[in-house]
Formats: sequence, structure tokens, C-alpha cells
Amino acid sequence: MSLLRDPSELAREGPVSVKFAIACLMPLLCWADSARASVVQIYAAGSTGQESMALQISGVTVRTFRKVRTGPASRYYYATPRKLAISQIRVRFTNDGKHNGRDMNLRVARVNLDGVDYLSTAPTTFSTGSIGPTGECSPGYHETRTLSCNGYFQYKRGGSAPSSPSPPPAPLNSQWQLTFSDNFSDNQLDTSKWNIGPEWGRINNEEQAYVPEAIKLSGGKLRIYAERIPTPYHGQTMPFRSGMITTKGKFSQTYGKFEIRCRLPKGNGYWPAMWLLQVSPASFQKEVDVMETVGNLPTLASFNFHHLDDNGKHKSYYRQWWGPDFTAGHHTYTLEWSRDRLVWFVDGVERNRIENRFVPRQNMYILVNLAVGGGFPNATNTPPDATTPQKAALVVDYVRAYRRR
Ligand SMILES: [Ca+2]
Ligand SMILES: [Ca+2]
Repeated sequence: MSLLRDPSELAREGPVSVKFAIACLMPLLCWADSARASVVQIYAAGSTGQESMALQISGVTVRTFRKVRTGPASRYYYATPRKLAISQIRVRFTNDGKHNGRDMNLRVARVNLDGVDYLSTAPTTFSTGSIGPTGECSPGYHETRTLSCNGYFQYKRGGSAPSSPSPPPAPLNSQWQLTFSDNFSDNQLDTSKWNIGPEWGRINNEEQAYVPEAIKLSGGKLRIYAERIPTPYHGQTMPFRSGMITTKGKFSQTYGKFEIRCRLPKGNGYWPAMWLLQVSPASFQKEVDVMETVGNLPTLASFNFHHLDDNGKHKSYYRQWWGPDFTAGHHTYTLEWSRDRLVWFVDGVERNRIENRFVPRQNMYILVNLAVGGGFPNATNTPPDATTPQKAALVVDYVRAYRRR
């Protein structure tokens, strides 16, 4: 919402007479000449209160804001008698370091140019000081608010589309009631919701040791890092280490909707997944794979359901859907589970459906992990190899569950 009027509307009204004021502190005072002037509002916060932030226009610093306040984003203001385009605007973090032993970081929620919001988390926003898929600051489109290193956000037309990192859950009046939600907005994992690591050892010939160090939270995202670091695990040494989180003993549910919004890692051998396991198996835990793919097939979304048939034989229903590059941005994977029916959605569109009497009718809990090597990568003939990045992350924006009202 903004008081600034659309410049095209202004143009239709003909020339304006109100003179632009340099000290244009309220958008209302500025609207009259907004066809020829611009107002930039930056919504930002520092992690320590000592961060310096520079506004650059076409590569030239026009204003430096020192000691950016901590807490919720504060508004920082700049007005100019020039008409600006969003592509000219960069917001820079200029004094990264430590303050009293604490890491200095700059969070920029959004830039508002002449009444239009451009989100740092938009897929079109480029940054150079943000943590990328390798866990280091690197240039790219990382869909984050945080500059952890000196660097900048560069905004683009189209970045005003609603794309906040954690879109709000379904409204209260919908048919769904939220029963579990983690937006990963703290700096550490909420252990009232999650356990770290599985309770079993090596499975599926996978090549990772699951370690707590692989789980990191920052900028509203959970990152599960797989790294090529030989690590002892259940009496063997695994060539990689990685992470898994589960809600076992903390959250489980029968039927409902289960959803993850995430960006997947790329590279031979990576095997990210969100899945559900039956809490109390008789002999076999039924399994539903909400999101599962391999890092060498970045446009593959696959879905599966495992159970034992009447003769005690393992049955599975592997289905594929080919979509966009799931490693290039965040996507939403949803399972709707009701009696005798499992329906999978990607970005809100149904992509797979199974209807049979084996569909679980008991509580299931949630698992999110990044495996390396093992059955699925081997089945696509791309186990980890020399091309596999040393480090890659499954980036999770949120995990949610709902019950039908
Ligand atoms: Ca930093
Ligand atoms: Ca989030």
C-alpha cells in the first residue's frame, strides 16, 4: 500500500505545478511530481546495530546509512528529483566484520521505489554478499534477505511479484487447519518440533554420515549441507557427511495435507527428500515420499508410496513428473492424504494420484533429509563422482501440515 500515485495516471492529468521538495519526508508531499522524481525506501535491519548500508544509483553511492538498527526492519529514506528505474538501484553492506564478537550482517527485507515493493527474496533479485548453495557468500539469485558478507542486492523489474520466503499459511476460513508449521526463522533448529538425525544406521547403500553440524539456519531458511568430508558412522567411514531431521515422537498425524517449500541441490549423487513414515509399524513402516529426486536430474519431481501387499511383498508406486529446474529456485511440494487416496501437487498443481486400500490409516511423522549416493542415484547411473560439488545444500523455506476441518 502506498500513497504514491501511478505515474501514468499523473501524466494523463497534464503538467504538475507542485515543486519537488528535497526534504520530501512523506510520500504524500511527493506524489505531485512523481512523474519526474523518485522516492526510495529501504526496509532494513542490522544484526548488531553497527552495520553500514549504502544506497547506490547506477553504481554511485548517493547515501550511506550508518548503525542500521536491529530488530524489525526500519525504514531508510532517499528522495531525488530524478526519475529512477529499479534496475539502477543497489543496496550495499559495506562494513562486514565482528562487533563485540558477534557477526555483523545486514538484512534487507525490501526496497520500495515510488510505491512499488521489490523483495530481496524475489527470484529476480541478484546478490553478491549472500550465502549460496555452497555455504559461502557467492554471487547469485539466493532468495534471501541477508547479506552475510560485504556485497549488494540488485533488484529487477518483476521482483515485485509476491514471493516472500515464507508465504503465509492458508487463511483461517479455508477447509484446512494448520497443525504443524516451521518457517525456520530462528538461528537454530526448534528441537521442540524436530529431532536431528535418524535412529538407524546406514540404509540403501547411501554414502553419508548424518551429523548435527550439517543442519544450519539463517535468513529464514533451513539448510541441510552435504559435504565431502570422510566421517565415521556406525562402524564405517562414509565419504560424505549430511543431515536429516524428523518429527518422530514430536508430531505425527493421520490424513491431512503435508507441504514443503524448498530449493534442491544439484550434482551427481545428491538425493534430497521429504517423506512420511508410519509411526507404529506391525512389521513394515508404510512410507509416502512427498518430495524426492536426484541432483543429476534437476527437472525431475518424483513421488512414491511403499507398502506390503496381502502376501507380505513390498510394493511401490514410483511416478515421475518433469517440471522446471528445481535447483534454480524454491518450489512447493504438497501431499493431500485421505482415506484410500494420496494426491501430490507441485506448486499447487496436481501431478500424481494413487487410490487404493493400502493407503495408510495410521499416524505418520515427517522426515526431511539430503542423502548422498545409494539406491536412487545408483538407479539413474549417477552415483557421486568427481563432478559432484564438494558441498551442496537442500534449502528449506518451510514445512507445514494441515488437518481438514
Ligand atoms: Ca557477516
Ligand atoms: Ca522460511
